[in-house]
Amino acid sequence: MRLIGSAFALVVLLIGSAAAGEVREHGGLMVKDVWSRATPARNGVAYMTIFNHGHHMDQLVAVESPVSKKTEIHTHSMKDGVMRMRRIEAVEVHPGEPAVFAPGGNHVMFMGLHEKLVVGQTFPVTLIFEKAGKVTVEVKVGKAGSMGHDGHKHGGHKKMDHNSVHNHKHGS
Ligand SMILES: [Cu+2]
Repeated sequence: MRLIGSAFALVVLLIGSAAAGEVREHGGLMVKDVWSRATPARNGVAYMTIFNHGHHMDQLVAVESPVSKKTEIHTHSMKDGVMRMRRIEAVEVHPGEPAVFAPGGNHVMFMGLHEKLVVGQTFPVTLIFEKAGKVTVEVKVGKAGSMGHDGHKHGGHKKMDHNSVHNHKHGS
């Protein structure tokens, strides 16, 4: 990871100003609508939208959270007519082209949750960008099966994933 001096200064300035809400602006990157779903299971997911208001492509290269043993960037892809999720190394965030993490597509995966996720809870996730560095956001936990950060409910997680094929983007 390379950090130019001015970018580093910006990182330091912004670390002290974490918004309590869902929006973080950081080195030209803005992270919005960060949400998760309640689950009694061992694994959890989180979704969000990342905007790039800068002039250069950046990419999300890693994710970290204290809630689980492992935290990974995942996507869904169709293989032999079955929707599967798999780990991906990075997600590019281009200027003017928001990177959307949504049900059926890219997501942050929490593997081996230390405790179940409950509705109304918030927890931190640190997004690590190649250029902008670390951005920590608060994830809001919605109802089990919800399809958006506003908490609309449309059935269970697994069923939903299979119905959301249209969200799938072909990766590299
Ligand atoms: Cu996953």
